[in-house]
Amino acid sequence: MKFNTKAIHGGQQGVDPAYNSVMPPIYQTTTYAQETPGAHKGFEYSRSGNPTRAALERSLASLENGNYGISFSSGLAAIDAVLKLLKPGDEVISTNDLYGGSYRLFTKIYKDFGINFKFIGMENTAQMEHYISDKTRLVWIETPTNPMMNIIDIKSVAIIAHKHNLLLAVDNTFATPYLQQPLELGAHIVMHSATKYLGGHSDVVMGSLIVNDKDLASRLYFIQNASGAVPGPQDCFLVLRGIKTLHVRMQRHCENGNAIAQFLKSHPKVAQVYWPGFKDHPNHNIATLQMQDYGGMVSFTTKQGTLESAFQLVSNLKVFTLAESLGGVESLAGHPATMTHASIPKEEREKIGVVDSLIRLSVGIEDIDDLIKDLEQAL
Ligand code: P1T
Repeated sequence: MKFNTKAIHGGQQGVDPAYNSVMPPIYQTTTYAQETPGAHKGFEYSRSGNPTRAALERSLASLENGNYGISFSSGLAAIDAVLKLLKPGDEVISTNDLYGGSYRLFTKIYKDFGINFKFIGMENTAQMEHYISDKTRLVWIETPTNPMMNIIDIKSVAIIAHKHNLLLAVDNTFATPYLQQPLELGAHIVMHSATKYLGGHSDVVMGSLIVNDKDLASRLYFIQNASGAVPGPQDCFLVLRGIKTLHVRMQRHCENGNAIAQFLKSHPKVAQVYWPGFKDHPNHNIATLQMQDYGGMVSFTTKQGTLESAFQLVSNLKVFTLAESLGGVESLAGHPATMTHASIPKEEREKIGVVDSLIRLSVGIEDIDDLIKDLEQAL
């Protein structure tokens, strides 16, 4: 089955047997009757399993070409489950440019449990090996990164991870499986904030993990059930519904993202535009190899270069909404330094380019003329 068909049918088991409903019902139930103890139809209690969640998890596995999907109540809960695979003393190598909430979870929660993190630039994969020690267990990457749109070569990181027997987890939130499938490139775990493009309509918060290995899946299922950060059935239904149009939405996000990136690059008041589709993006060739297209996320700085100029610009926008999050049908603008990445110390974030004048756009699927006009008037 090809991707566009999988988005609609992947992992689904035909119509629901009860009344032939085409969509799986929202099984809004806590528990399931048992004939005698242990005699049931595969579900006992909705933290451990729920048919609507199972339908979503099969769909996610199918889209990522994985064997198992495991869903959580948020993207951060999914990341949290991966970290629970570790023990005190273990080390994690992570990209230095990543979602501020992931950085906060690593440094403000797991560091206190004795897990150590090394945040490094991974655009040049070769240097990663210098940071591996006999305590390293996990490599955590985002690509494209949030918010600097750096591209990391998943295949070459995977080669290094396999050589040193390390788990490689890829946060695929920005790319989605429509653009990039990390398991195919050698990753062990794919993570999504399903809140974003998978849900696609800014109406749900959820996270997911997709893996191939049976033992890894059962350890993660154990954590999902034992820790209990599971999504509700209605939210699972919403993400499953969102996924059915993922391919169509992503196509338009990419077209509009491209047009906005080109517009900003030629604007006299814009200093720098970060988008992997530019030929002069440092890892443009890798983006072209590992992604189908370049996505709908674009970051940029203004020539004025001040916090005030960035605040003024985002406040002047009328079609773009100033808000946290990304990946919905509507265009959003964000100010990473004070919003999504405020938990990263100023010196740390400025080293990787998250300066006070940086603005991040999640380009939606509105008419491109209206989006460009809106940016033009705001600039
Ligand atoms: O918000 P939540 O569903 O818990 O997902 C966290 C998360 C994980 N990974 C990436 C790459 C993310 O972008 C996010 C959430 N990001 C935002 C809310 C944002 O505006 O960047």
